[in-house]
Amino acid sequence: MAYEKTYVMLKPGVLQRRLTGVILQRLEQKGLTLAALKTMIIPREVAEEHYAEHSQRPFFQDLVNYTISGPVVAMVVCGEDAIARARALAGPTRIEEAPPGTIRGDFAAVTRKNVIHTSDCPESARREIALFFSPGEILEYEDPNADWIC
Ligand code: FUP
Repeated sequence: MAYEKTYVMLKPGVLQRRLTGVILQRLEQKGLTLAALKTMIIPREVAEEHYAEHSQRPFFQDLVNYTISGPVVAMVVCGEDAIARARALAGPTRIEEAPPGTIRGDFAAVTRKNVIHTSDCPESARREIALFFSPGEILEYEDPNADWIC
């Protein structure tokens, strides 16, 4: 296992549906730690950069329009295997494959609005964290309860 930081984003609609708390609770209950958290409305050019790998896909403009359509909850989450753990909690990208018990399986009805983003590898995590947070916004602290989790 490796100690990792990952970028997690609750997409537009989550705040409005009052789902922020229950989704954060799932991340915390699995032992992940919040190192940074903020609400923001993402500028179009930042959303385009975030999803640049999809720029040639037919759904790109719809994806960007959805991403900037309302406030998101952006966060840096850390812990042992944080990248894989956060993705397991989120569930598969395609909503028809997302089983109940995953965040997407429980709270999303269509792939385009699949409620949560989590980085897919260490390189993406570094890139995405740097895109949304300055180093001074990311807290490093000792967790005296860590032995109860890891
Ligand atoms: P993920 O890493 O699970 O967020 O998935 P991707 O990076 O492959 O996709 C990013 C976003 O593009 C998804 F969250 C939803 C959107 N998408 C579609 O709208 N249609 C698709 O066929 C695939 C992805």
